[in-house]
Amino acid sequence: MMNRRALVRGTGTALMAAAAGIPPARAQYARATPDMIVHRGYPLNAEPRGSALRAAFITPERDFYIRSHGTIPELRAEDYRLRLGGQGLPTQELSLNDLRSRFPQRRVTAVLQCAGNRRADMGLVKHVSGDAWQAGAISNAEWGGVSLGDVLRAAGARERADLHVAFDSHDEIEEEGERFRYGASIPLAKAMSPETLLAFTMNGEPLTARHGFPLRVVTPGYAGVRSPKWLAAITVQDRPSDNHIQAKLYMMLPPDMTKLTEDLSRGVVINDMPLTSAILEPSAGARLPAGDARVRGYAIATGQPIARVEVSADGGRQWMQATVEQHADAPWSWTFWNAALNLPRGEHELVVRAVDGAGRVQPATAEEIWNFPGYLCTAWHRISVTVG
Ligand SMILES: Nc1nc2c(c(=O)[nH]1)N[C@H]1C(S)=C(S)[C@@H](COP(=O)(O)O)O[C@H]1N2
Ligand SMILES: [Mo]
Repeated sequence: MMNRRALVRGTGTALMAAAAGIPPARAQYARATPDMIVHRGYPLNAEPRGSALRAAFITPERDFYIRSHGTIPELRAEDYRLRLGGQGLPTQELSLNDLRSRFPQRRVTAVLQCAGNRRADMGLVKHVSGDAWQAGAISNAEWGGVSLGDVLRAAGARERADLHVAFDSHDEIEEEGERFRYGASIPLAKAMSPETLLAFTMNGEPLTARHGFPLRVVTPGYAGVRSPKWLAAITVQDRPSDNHIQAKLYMMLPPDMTKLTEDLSRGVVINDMPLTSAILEPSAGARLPAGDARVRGYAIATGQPIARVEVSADGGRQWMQATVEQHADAPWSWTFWNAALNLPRGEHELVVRAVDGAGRVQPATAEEIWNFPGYLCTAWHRISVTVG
């Protein structure tokens, strides 16, 4: 476990909360996220509304979804030290200044997406466990920092297919009766890949507390869980992290399994995120005037361009091609698309699906990909609207 005595300081909010008898660590979660859909106040889990998310290709911090499993540590940049070691590497501690001064600056525009994005749709098939995220557990930012591979290579790490890079974080989590600090891991090859960052900035500003200040990992293309915030330590090792988060959660489980029959040995660790898309505007249940309706959303295929986005106004019987706003210079980013649909009076089911460069398409229904933790809901996204 990390020693973080020197790192944690009371904030104004925390002191006020202490006076009111609220445990200080939790007080800050009451802080307003007024425009977001808050699934839980503690741990803080919130997503932006669709129209806010679709308003900008690079998501501003105030609209960026927040997925936390425990506390939001208040760390101080001055005292911060990153511990690095493991398999054949001498243990060392790096300050933020060490990282900034010894390694080239890198910027990567990348989406973070929770494996639970759109879990709400999977829950319509059959009960799933976890927060009912709509289509907004995803956001896109320009991350700035240093390449994790540069740091590992300088420490003496060499490419080996059988190694893993484990991360330990400062936040405290209580889950299923266990108390622990967050941890996760990625294969060494992905850690060495140039897009994987140790990031200090998000959209040109220092990370905010809720997004991992002062340093987080950004693993583009992988599920958000593999991008640890409030990074404390990096360890190169011959097996994945044994942290609860890595070993017990965020695994793809077969459809016949339930919480009661859970057998993790039949699970597959979720790393690469699959092809997906969603409608962000109009919102589900919207009442629209008759005539041309502007439909807008995102699509993303891990590390490759979207070939085509198709929309339907009749539940998926007839399709038309949406206009794709390509961003080929940003392979880890999402693609925005839009379409104009002429809708007569009445109820309509609007649907979107994306196709990637290999001709892969999303599954039609959530039923065919259902799993009890509600991960990777990539089914065609359907919303109902009323016209007139
Ligand atoms: N230390 C720490 N890192 C974390 C988490 C966390 O709870 N603690 N949540 C993970 C998950 S599941 C996701 S989806 C992303 C969300 O990042 P964000 O809150 O900056 O959007 O952070 C990941 N990194
Ligand atoms: Mo997540």
